[in-house]
This record gives sequence, structure tokens and C-alpha cells, in this order.
Amino acid sequence: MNTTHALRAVRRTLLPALSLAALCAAVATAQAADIDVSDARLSILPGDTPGAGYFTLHNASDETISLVGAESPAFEAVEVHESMEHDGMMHMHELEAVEVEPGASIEFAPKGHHLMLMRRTQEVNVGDEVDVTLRFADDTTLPVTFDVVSPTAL
Ligand SMILES: [Cu+2]
Repeated sequence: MNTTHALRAVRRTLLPALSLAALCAAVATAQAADIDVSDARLSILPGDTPGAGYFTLHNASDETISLVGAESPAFEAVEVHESMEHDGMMHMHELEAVEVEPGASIEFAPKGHHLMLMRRTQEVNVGDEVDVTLRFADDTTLPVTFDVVSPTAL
């Protein structure tokens, strides 16, 4: 775990989820309207293991957008991760930002980019819906509803 990672975890713990959401709503601008998220699924296993969030993000604006984080009331921490294969083993690491150029799409999918949702604050079961707020570099936010699915349904 690197220093940036540790600092981020501390900052998120100190900010109550509700005030953060209110703050984000207040600063949201028109940009979020040009960002399109589809097929949002949250894959979970029983027990308090991390969940993995998958979706397709389309940038319909005329500027490059940069996804820098996410929050969810159902989890204490959400990170943007990328999985990579190295020496025949899958590894993942946290990304500071994921950029999407104007008119482009990026797919968050198994074995690639994903949101890692850690430490549940409430019960989360297959069939539920979980609210996740995506946060971009210019402080705009985008609320997305994820369908909770079993990993076998992906
Ligand atoms: Cu991960």
C-alpha cells in the first residue's frame, strides 16, 4: 500500500458520506449531463468481501473527462482499480484517474478496470440496487444505480 492510498483512506473516513454527497450535489455542473453510464452491475460474494463494480462510461461532451473516484453509502470506501495479468497471475492496483476522450467510451469489465467497493455499511444482496456516485476531476459528480449481481451472472 503506498502513501497516497493511505492518505485517501484517511480522508474518506473523516468525511461523513452524507455531507460529502450534499457537497457534490451543490457543485455539480452541466458536464455530468454529457456523461452516460450504462449496464452498471455490482458483483458481490456472500460475506464482507469487496464488491466489484462494472459499467460502460460514454463521454458525449466535447472535452476529455477524468474519473477520479467514487463513493457509495453502502460501502466505507470505493476505489478505481485496474486488473492486469503479470507472469500468469492477475494483479490489481488503484488508479488515480481514468481519462475518457470526447466521444469515446470505456468499459469497466472483469479482468480490466473496475470499481472496488470495500467494507459494507449495510447488508447488500443479489437483486438489490446500490447507489454509487462517480466523481470527476473537475468536481462534477454523477449518481449511478448499480444492480447487485452474482459473479456467475457476469
Ligand atoms: Cu480491485
